[in-house]
Amino acid sequence: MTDFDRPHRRFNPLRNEWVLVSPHRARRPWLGQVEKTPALALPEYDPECYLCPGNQRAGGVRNPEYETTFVFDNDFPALLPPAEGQAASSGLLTAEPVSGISRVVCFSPRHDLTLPELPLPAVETVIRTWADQTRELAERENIAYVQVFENKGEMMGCSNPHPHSQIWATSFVPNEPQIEQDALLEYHARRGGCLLCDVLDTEKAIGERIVVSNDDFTALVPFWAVWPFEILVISRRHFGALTDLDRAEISNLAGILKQVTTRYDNLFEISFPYSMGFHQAPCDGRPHPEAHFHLHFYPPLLRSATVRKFMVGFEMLAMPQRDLTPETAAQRLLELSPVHYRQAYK
Ligand code: H2U
Ligand code: ZN
Repeated sequence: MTDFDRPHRRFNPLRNEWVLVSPHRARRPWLGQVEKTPALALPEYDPECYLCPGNQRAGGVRNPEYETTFVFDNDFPALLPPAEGQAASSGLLTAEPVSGISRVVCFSPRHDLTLPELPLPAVETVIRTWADQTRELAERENIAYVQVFENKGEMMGCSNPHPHSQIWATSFVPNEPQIEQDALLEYHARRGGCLLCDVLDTEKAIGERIVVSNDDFTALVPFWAVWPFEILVISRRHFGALTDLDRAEISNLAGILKQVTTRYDNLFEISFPYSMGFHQAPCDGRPHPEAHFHLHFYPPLLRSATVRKFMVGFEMLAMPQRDLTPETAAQRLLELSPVHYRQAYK
């Protein structure tokens, strides 16, 4: 038996890689960088915000007076529509042309309401918007993958506090979803069945890493988590994409999103920074029965609103490492109030 109080490594079957766990180090003193505590209250409307209704964006276009979600083509897109031409590749130095489309999805007209603070029906609308966008973009001939993600907080490089997410649809399957697709395919070929269905069954039987759960989704700190309070949300039903969600699943996914982000905010009583995103089936024209819809939350904070985890040194050069065990992280998130701290103070 592995002694989880001593250094050990854990295997991540979704990436086919290991993570080093050093539980005894969680008690070491911290004399490094201290992050600024982000400002607390935001206005409902900010005349300087390029995402608020009626305001002008950096590119010069004016936003409509939108009332629910608002989607627009990114004014500074990382990807461009397909063009003629070939990339210069020779020998070891390989390049190939890519194309795609980048969009921004504002969650609501409110500058101050993040996912945990939006009413449930508004979160459901956000999910429907992501699904509609996935449907529309996946139908395009040059699109092989639709990545929906949210960068939240200055710490994650998010440029604007107005709650929003991004969608990058690409002519190729990007590295992260490709790594997971390969692992799902390999698992299916070797053992039969679905890796994520089996992970969910295993975690439900053990229970100690589960943070919140409802009829359709389970949020847990994976056994192999790298980020201190990383969360993986797995759907109970085996399906591939946002476009496959039925009405009850949309509602239950909204509930899980609100619960996870509420607990995150409650952890240090701040608006908790993270990058999150859905992994769904590629839309490359081939069937993907192996794909299992899920969602990753990768938050950088470690011990307080001001102490973050850095992926440097051994992690950059060798492998990911964590001090706090996933079980302790799950326990801490589980023990928090399901009511958002700002609501609780009202
Ligand atoms: P972040 O959430 O990661 O900061 O991204 C916001 C996106 O919004 C970013 O990709 C785009 C940026 O290019 N943007 C516009 O499309 N129009 C603007 O007026 C400013 C920012
Ligand atoms: Zn705004």
